[in-house]
Amino acid sequence: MAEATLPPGCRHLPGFLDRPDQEALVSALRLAVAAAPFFTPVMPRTGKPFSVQMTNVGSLGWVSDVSGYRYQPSHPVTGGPWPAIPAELLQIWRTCLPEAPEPQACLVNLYRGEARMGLHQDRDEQALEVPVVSVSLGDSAMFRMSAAPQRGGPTTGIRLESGDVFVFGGESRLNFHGISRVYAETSDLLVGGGRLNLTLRRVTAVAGQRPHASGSVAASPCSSVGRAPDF
Ligand code: MD3
Ligand code: FE
Repeated sequence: MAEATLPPGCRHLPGFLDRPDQEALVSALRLAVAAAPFFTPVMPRTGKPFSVQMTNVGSLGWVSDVSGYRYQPSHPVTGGPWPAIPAELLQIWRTCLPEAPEPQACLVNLYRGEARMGLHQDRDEQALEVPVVSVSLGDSAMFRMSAAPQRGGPTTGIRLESGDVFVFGGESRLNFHGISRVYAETSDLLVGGGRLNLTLRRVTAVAGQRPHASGSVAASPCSSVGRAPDF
């Protein structure tokens, strides 16, 4: 598993956050999750549950239920608004992308036990010209990404560790990617172990940019809120 060349448009910033920065971010996220608890999304059509638990911060949040994937302004179970993006997270976005418009959504993924995420594309955003910024906290994970926006091609594996930041833009923005495994007990950052991944996104079209084709929008009730997991 050579630390091969990353696809163009990717930047891996290992150790971007030091331990105190990581702890401050986790504290801010605990407050957010108290207001917007993790829920278990289900796959469109089949209703198969994800192994990852999710919540969001920001004016919009990404959800998945039997009717499809979409961004929406409210929590699918509580119906309340998503909490604001914590200042510590906004700061990371601004440092990485000083020219970009503000992020509107931050999807928070919690990996516990055998949770993983299959290869997929992120294309529910209209602003595909704006990169996605990912922050890893807690246990290390194997991240896999295709070299091109097609399924089935070769993938590169990159181990992501607590405090790493990854920026996905340009030609890699539509590449297939996923988390093939999480290495249990490789970090003591989170109470109860596991891994948190935060992905900051611009969702709606940016003035002056040509819009990209967007996915469908639908409304329907969603999955359940699990017992609030402490982290
Ligand atoms: C490449 N999350 O939330 S972060 C996701 O670690 C997601 O939880 C994984 O894939 C995780 O959608 C991987 C890395 C990532 C995030 C968004 C991307 C890579 C990306 C968007 C486009 C290309
Ligand atoms: Fe993704």
